[in-house]
Amino acid sequence: MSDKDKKKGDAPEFPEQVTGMYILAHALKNVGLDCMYGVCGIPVTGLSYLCQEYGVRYIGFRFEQQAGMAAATHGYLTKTPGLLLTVSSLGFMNGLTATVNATVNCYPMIQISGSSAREPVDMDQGGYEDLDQLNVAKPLVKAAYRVNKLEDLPIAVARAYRAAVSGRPGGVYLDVVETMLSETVDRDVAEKWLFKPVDPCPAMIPSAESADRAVDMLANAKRPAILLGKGAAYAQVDEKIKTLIESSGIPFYPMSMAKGLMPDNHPLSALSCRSTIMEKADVVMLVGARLNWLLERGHGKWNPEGKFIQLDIDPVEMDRNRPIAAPVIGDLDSSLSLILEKLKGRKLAMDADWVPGLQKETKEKNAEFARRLAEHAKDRPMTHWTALGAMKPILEKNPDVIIVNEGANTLDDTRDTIDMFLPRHRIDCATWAIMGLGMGSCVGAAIATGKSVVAIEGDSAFGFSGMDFATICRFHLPVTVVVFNNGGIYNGIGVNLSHNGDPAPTTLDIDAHYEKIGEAFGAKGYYVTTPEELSAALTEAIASKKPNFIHVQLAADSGKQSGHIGYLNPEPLQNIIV
Ligand code: ADP
Ligand code: TPW
Ligand code: MG
Repeated sequence: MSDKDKKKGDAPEFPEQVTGMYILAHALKNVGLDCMYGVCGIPVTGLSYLCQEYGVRYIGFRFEQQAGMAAATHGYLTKTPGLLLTVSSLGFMNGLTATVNATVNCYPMIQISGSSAREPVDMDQGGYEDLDQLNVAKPLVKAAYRVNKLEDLPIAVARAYRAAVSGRPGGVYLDVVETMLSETVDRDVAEKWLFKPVDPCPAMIPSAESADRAVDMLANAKRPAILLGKGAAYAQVDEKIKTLIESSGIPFYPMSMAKGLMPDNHPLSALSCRSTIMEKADVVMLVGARLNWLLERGHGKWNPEGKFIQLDIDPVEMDRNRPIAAPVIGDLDSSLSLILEKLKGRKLAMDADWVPGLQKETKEKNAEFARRLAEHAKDRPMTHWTALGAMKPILEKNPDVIIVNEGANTLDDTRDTIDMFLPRHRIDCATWAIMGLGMGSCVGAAIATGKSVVAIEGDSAFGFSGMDFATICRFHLPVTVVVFNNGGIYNGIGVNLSHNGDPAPTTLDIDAHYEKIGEAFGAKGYYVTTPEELSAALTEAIASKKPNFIHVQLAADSGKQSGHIGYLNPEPLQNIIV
């Protein structure tokens, strides 16, 4: 049938003889992996076409790293591995950045990369785009496999799927050798190879003893707190978390991407009392959160007498930085079920004034924050706070909009200003604090959920992924990108120490018009300089359900070095940046 005769909904025709590409496309579809992000070229162009033809949606990007960020976000939001397709050599390497970042963040994804014929690679004979990709990927990702034989393709897909989602989720690399992709076999033979893996993400049941130990500690605590991490958001156990918190009355603190798992303004939210929780809590229950740099060193001044309960799927996570008095190893669904059951009817020893004290502090801190926002409403040119003050009521009126957020001040100030009310609605720089997730995450979030997305991007952060705004437009996604332009990394007033007039290292482009990037690809562009203009633009943009681009002009001196984590900077000999 020619393309012209083909009608929508016609079943694709199956050839008598099929190639490796065909088998791979079918194996993916067969296990329910029906969306792929990537950049095609030799040797995977045919695969991308076959995927489209046989019902695996293909989202073509400008840059593999961004396609990978989309796949990772897709995995995080759906608990199903996102797929990334890359070409050999540099395409593979560009995508690997995202696969490694997904592994660090415990997001499930599978990078499928075409690789060059083995012999010239193994003999170092200078083949086309030759690189020993499997061995490059192996130390950096959760699992890596190379598939060389047609009949192994369905097995390889099943293994990659299992490795990505089971236990602690992560990034998996699947190396598909170019020569195999074009080998052929009878269709009947190939179809018999296809199978569905049984229970690819099995429950991991914690021991009853571990749950008893945790429940005893929690029940006997005077000042307990529950610390929610993005693992808790990922696990999609929203109701159980709500029940645990509300039935026990224990206050909770959400890490950045766990904001919204419980509403930020919930009476038991201790979001504004981070230091008090750290310094005063005697038992902290970590739920899908790691005691890594975000809760340790300068960020963590824990009560020296305090004890930890940790609910996590990965046993190796325990005692990583501090002794864990009550480890509960299991998937959160199983662990929370068991803990809820054992908590029923238990009397808690919590001090009567613990929660009221936190509530009082919350009220005071929030009033102070509101006062500061109101004060900054008058800043001209606008500062981060002026812009966020204008955006806050609009975003909070649209709680089902997913927020993607990166930058330094832009990240920290947005997280502090915008309250979240629904689970898995905040995607940010996460564990590695990386820049360059923006446009990819917008695409992944919009495709995976069908929801509207607003990205709040520092001007530097946006630059890492900006070209893939084109992908947002090509797929007509309901995404609004908001760039906070303060003219640089942290701000636009880095002191110029060069001897030749070169710009300072942190200085970027204060006079740029980023909205024109949006217009170049057909989106509506807005250039705003006042909170009133910003409110009007954002309201219209969200309502349009189309791609939009808002350039927010800030003062060049808005923002400080490294945002809220300036203390991590090695001290230079002189204090260079204001
Ligand atoms: P945050 O940065 O929000 O503190 P982290 O990414 O550091 O969160 O921690 C997430 C943790 O959640 C990881 O240790 C991971 O093993 C764990 N995790 C992920 N999925 C599950 C699950 N289904 N059940 C239990 N633990 C999980
Ligand atoms: C992959 C280092 C941390 S924050 C940042 C950079 C470059 C940009 C901050 O400026 P921005 O926000 O986005 O304009 P604002 O509001 O503070 O002005 N490369 C990578 N990751 C990181 N984290 C960096 C560099 C960095
Ligand atoms: Mg900036």
